[in-house]
Amino acid sequence: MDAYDLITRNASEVVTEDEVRALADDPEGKRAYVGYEPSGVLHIGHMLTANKLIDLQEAGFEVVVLLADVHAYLNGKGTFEEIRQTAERMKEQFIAYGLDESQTEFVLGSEYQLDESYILDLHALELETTLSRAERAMAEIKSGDSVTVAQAVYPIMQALDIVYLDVDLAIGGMEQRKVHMLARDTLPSINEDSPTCMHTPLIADLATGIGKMSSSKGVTISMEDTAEDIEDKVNDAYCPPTADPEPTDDGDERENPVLQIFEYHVFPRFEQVVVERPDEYGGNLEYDEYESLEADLESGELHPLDAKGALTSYLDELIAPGREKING
Ligand code: IYR
Repeated sequence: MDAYDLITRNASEVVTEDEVRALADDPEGKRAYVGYEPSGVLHIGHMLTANKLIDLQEAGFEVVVLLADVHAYLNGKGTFEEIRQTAERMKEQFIAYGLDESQTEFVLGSEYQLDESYILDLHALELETTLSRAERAMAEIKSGDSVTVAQAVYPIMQALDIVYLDVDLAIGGMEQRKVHMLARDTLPSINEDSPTCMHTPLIADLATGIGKMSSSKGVTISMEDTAEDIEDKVNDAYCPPTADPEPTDDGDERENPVLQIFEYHVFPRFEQVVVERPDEYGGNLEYDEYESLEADLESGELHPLDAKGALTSYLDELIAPGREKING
């Protein structure tokens, strides 16, 4: 796989392709980052951007993980003390999951976001940003129903992080895209270039296939799940025999989360996927690429229950090393 393909595999959006091609042509010394609000435990929604960081490390990028403690505070995720403790645990979980500690720079937002120069640059960007634009940028990030003043400052700070962390590429889930578009539009007002961005897909809620997987509601697979937890959750997962399920009666879009996890988590980390089946049911199935597994589920060759059985063991293989490190 060439560098561009590795860097962009499984991305939902690349802004812009030409800019990423230029980075891929000369990755030496280039820096990419993802920011995370420390809250809850690390789950496979977070690990999608973490997988992308692992791809970028492989392509020769320097990788920065921002533990966005001030952002979590502004978004109402707890007291500063609680958030700090969660940040420490989150860092350990990322390392346990496979981010190479010697190649990854972990930064706490509060290390630089309270500096005078940052605050003055923040105010300069606030002058350039309307309240309605900040509110739109937060639509898929904010906690709570209305947008507080703190949450309106949040996306402007996220834009400024790109400058202060001196990164060439900002990574985030698709829910971050409006913040990154705000950054592309406003950073030139403080004499900075528009940043290059890349967005990873969102995995749907495991039980329903609706909306975005999140630890605050619904069902997710976390770094702290036991093998039995994983088995129970995957067995109960929504998995119709299609990659493109019908919307619900209420008009909510649905995805097939079992297929999404195969596509975005399992195939990028394993050369071949084997679905074990007794001989009387046709014997084992072997897949070298996600598309053939999807086709077999759609045609009925692969039964959802067999797909779930295989997903359970691959997910456990991905999560077990981290779980063991954390539990000692
Ligand atoms: N908005 C992110 C957290 C975050 C991301 C980046 I990239 C930052 O520079 C700051 C915060 C979230 O929703 O978790």
